[in-house]
Amino acid sequence: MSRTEKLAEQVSKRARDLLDRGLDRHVRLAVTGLSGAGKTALLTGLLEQMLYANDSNRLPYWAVRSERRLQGARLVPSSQWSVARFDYETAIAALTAETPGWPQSTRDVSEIRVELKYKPNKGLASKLSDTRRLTLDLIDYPGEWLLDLPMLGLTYQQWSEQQSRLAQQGVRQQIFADWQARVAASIEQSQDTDETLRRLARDYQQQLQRCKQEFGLYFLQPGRHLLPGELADAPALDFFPWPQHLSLPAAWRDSLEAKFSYYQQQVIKPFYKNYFQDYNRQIVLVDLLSALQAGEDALSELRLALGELMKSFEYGNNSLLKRLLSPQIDRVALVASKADHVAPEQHSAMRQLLGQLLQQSRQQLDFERISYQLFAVSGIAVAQPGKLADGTVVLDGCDEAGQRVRIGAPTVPANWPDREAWAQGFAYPRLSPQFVSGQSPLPHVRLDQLLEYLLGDKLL
Ligand SMILES: Nc1nc2c(ncn2[C@@H]2O[C@H](COP(=O)(O)OP(=O)(O)OP(=O)(O)O)[C@@H](O)[C@H]2O)c(=O)[nH]1
Ligand SMILES: [Mg+2]
Repeated sequence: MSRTEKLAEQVSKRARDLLDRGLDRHVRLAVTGLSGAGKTALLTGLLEQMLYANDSNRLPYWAVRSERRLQGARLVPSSQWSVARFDYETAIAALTAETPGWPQSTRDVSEIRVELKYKPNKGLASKLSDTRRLTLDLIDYPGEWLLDLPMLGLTYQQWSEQQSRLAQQGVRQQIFADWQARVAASIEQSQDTDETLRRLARDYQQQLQRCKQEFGLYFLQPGRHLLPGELADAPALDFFPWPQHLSLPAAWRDSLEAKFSYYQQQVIKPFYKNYFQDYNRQIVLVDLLSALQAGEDALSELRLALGELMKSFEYGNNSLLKRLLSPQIDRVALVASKADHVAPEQHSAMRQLLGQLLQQSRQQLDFERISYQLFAVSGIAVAQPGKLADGTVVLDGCDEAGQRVRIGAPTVPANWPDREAWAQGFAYPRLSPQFVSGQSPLPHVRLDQLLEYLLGDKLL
């Protein structure tokens, strides 16, 4: 096939996608979640449940399955030829290996397409046609890059002000004080602007990595400082937010502003344009448990980060991203992940706390009349809840060494914890997968309800 023919074929495939969307036969599902939220595990779990739906008796709330109308699901090639396919098989291989483990943290963007074949249940369609198809696109990407999104709406000066304010709060103060002192000293001693800014940017990058690794903080920008991808060592990353108590030398300003603007135009915009376009359904995935365990600073930052992020997704007019992407998202699932790490009785508390954390975003969704629902799910459930004779609720699972363990099931606060609760702290288990090859579908928590909410109306 010639290049032109290939191009024509791809264009016609894209056109068919759009037509299918119009006919309600195509869903592009965005999973919005920060690094470690559980996106890859959730996508793997969703694929597992769809592909093996008819071998499973654990999907009672997915109507198309429970009404026995699902004829099958299969993976098909995506129409986005420039994007790697999501490596579902490797994720499953990792989970079911002889020494099982979680899939690796994601390093790049990938996409996968599933086709569901089902029998319509009502109207003329059920009489006229035997089967219908629904195409579902799922995208995976490194969570670090998502948080660049709010930077698109700011100038370098505004971004610097915001980050400087943040650097004075809580644990950040101690992390960034020394770095700021080094910036101040460099102004005095600076010889070569490019070289100095490069050194200070690398230094800033290390402080951001400490924020993540040592303190579990979330609002970390720019994302490529944490995971550079193809930009490792590129001059595009030689910038950082200017500390507002220091005066900025004119020559430095030009360079920092130019790099910031380059980053916005050449890194953030294409990333979102290429991979975050045309969604019609969204999951906002949040790992509440890790944030609770990391402490109040972490949970506050998670709230701030998600609030800023969702603002960029504004569903109404005037939003920058609306203009950039024109999203048509009409249904949003707000999801607390890793729900298998607590007992089922705690799931309503998880949902309530998630609702509080996302209050600002919920108001925004209400305002735009976008339908949303709160969930507590587990993409891949590795802990099984149980009750002892004395009523104690326990979790059974495997520790990181692969040893079977039984632990008391921890609780989740339904509201923002008070000072006393923070002083006591929260601790959640970190159990590991222990599955055998061929065990599909792997266990989950409430993915059937999530599938029903996100796809149910398209499978009637
Ligand atoms: N118990 C339990 N742990 C989970 C679940 N999902 C994810 N985890 C844990 O959370 C870690 C991160 O999950 P990922 O799916 O890699 O998170 P991600 O959002 O893809 O993260 P990035 O790729 O870094 O953006 C995993 O390695 C597991 O330790 C779940 O359903 N149950
Ligand atoms: Mg991932």
